[in-house]
Amino acid sequence: MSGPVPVAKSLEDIYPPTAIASEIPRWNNLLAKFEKEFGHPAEFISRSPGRVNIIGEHIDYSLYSVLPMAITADAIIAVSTKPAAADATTFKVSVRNVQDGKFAPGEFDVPIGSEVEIDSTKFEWTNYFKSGLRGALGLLYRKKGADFRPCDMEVLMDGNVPVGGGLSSSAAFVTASALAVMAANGESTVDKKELTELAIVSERAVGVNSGGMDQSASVFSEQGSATFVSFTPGLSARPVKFPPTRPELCFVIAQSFVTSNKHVTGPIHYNLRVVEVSFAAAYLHAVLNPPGTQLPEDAGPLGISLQGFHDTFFYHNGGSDYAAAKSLTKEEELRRLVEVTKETLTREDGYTREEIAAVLQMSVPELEQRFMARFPVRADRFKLRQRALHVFTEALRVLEFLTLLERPLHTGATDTTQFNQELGRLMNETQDSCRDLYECSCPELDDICRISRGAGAYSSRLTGAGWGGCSVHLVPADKVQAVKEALEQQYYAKMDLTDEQKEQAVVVSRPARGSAVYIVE
Ligand code: NG1
Ligand code: MG
Repeated sequence: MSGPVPVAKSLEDIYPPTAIASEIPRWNNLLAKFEKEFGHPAEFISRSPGRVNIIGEHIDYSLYSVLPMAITADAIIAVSTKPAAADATTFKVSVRNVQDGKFAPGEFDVPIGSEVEIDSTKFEWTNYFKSGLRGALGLLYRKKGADFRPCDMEVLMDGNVPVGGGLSSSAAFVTASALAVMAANGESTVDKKELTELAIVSERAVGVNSGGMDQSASVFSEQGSATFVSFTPGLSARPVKFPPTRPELCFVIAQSFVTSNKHVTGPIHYNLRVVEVSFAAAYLHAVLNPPGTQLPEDAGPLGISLQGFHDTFFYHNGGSDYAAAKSLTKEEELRRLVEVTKETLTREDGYTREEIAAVLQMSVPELEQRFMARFPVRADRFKLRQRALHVFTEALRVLEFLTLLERPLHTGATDTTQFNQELGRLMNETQDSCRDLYECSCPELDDICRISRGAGAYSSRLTGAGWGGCSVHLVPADKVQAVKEALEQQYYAKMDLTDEQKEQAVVVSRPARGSAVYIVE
């Protein structure tokens, strides 16, 4: 899956055949509107999709592997460029949105040679473009040297991933923006890994300490396959196919229409969880690893991770028997870590700052400076036990899920219901763990899961960050209609939805392609 982001020659290189008819007018509209707005045609379009996560929730920022897939909905960005004037000290970017009633235009002058500033306290849609711009410029300056002069850009964007809906409209927009900036500045071939890495880091500038799952799914994905993403050692992604089963499996995506805005709730939800798992890593390390050893710095948002603790633990003592521990499989290691967490982090009611600081041998202000200064969080007690248990059990479920998918299946005339049910069981356990241990579900998502399972889904769970947003369901093809109707009658009927929302509420989704650049002829 590595290599350059593909340059598409036609929409057939980007979308599945079933989507082409509706994408042609959308792309034509983008190009026509660009010409109308800026008075000349666009030179190219960059494109990056949203994603749905199949399994591996809230473990990417602990650097455990995850299994998302890209969806067809995406961000498309039309671009024209102009070289920076010889004596200019700044370059200009003009960003507009096809839905100009909803998203006001932005113009900014960026000083050449310096970092793009983003005010993460303001929730502006153009921040996502700026974040892609900031990451791409960083890479361009590193590659081309300090004399590099970025070009002026005119940009028109159209996104159809629902915003705040858990399908990662943000990562689609950030990666498409970063790709647009690279292509605008003469990098016609952009390495997928480089693009993803810069998008992961730069999206954090918008105010959320996120992991790297969404950007990876958005950039690397291939049509027809889910994407297995690993973060250590280094970022990598590979396609994973679902074997053909009878009955056929469908991925159904259902919106809760509960909007979760991470920029508002970050201090008590997402960013707080990142702090809690980082605390858990530091705490387990301090108690269980030899005194004087250091947790290695890694790509976790706060510089350490539960995966880092995991590796150090088995390297140093493997639970007091290194020789035996060395031959453990990854699954066995994770099971051992579940035991060790239960023995070590015994407090169900959480830990105070004072308690954590004492174990880490630092003062409370030092603790706050180290873990809570970048993004504020609000909590008196930190539930290290529950959060670590979620992460280790979820990391284990991802490996078990992958093993199931890659085990040879005797299909043909065979009924593979049992296989489908096993996949479903793991995803349902994810939902239970998200609800009970990670506390990132909400009553509406719990309702949706109950209704859908009752109507014949093998599994139903929240997908993405949770606290609202979207859910994903594994449904046998012959039950899709029943699931849809049950959700309509028992969930959506109680809500006041527009016709457009009703239409988008439940959709069947297939694994779609990742990022691409399309040159306008
Ligand atoms: P959403 O909020 O669904 O885009 C977030 C994070 C992911 C991952 C999931 C939970 C961002 C950009 N993405 O996804 O990295 O941690 O939650 O598994 O914040
Ligand atoms: Mg997002």
